[in-house]
Amino acid sequence: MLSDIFKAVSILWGNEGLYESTSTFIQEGKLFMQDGYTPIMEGITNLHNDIMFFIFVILGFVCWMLFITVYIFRVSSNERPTNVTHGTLIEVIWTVTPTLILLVIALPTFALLYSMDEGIEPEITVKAIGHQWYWSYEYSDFYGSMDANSTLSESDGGHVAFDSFMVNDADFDDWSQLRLLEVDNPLILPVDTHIRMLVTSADVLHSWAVPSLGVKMDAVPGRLNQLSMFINHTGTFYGQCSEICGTNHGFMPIKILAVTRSQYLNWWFLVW
Ligand SMILES: [Cu+2]
Repeated sequence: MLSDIFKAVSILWGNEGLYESTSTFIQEGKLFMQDGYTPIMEGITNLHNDIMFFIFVILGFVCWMLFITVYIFRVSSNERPTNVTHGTLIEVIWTVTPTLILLVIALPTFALLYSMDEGIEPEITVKAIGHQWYWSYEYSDFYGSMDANSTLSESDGGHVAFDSFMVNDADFDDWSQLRLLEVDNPLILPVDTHIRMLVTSADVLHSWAVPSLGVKMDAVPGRLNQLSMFINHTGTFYGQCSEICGTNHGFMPIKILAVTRSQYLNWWFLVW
């Protein structure tokens, strides 16, 4: 029912791209990581590529050393083994060089780690609560209108909150919907906004993860974990629970509609 409202709103406001552009962000047959749509995910991808450079250089060097050593010191050309046991210069070189390489890797890693943890004055706060086996979301900043048509539950004190269940493929309306990723009520978030997500659980361990936004946070009962997002592109983004949480662990997807700020406010005032 809620999803019908979302759909009606998106059609009403001419937000083609809200529902139609789904396939744009699903890159079938794509290798490696999904494209990033937050600065953090772009940073993760870049760091991954940078470190892969060092990995391949080291791999090549070690393989070459092994081959050369085995070849030069083979028995047929070295009947009497050498009695050299150590050399100060080479030992300094093979200690200092890896240290420098590690430093070159560590500096950008720390920069990225600390920026992932940075909240940067969030403008909106959304709470994601894991359940066996669905997610529910709560917009803790706002109170809804609580009128006759309101879907707000009384238990959350008028905070806008809703459940997000997976839609079975037997119930799909059209071919753009994705098996095991479609939900009845997607999470709607504005782009170009500092968003704080609070992640927790109502029963067992879950994990709220959306790869193309570069976020993954454990949902722990009795604990409020925090992560921040700055989505820089409108579109539909998908994620899945990433902590084995029971029988239907694979059937509690996350779907995010990232919309412009004005679309977000329109949705907000129209629906709630
Ligand atoms: Cu789960």
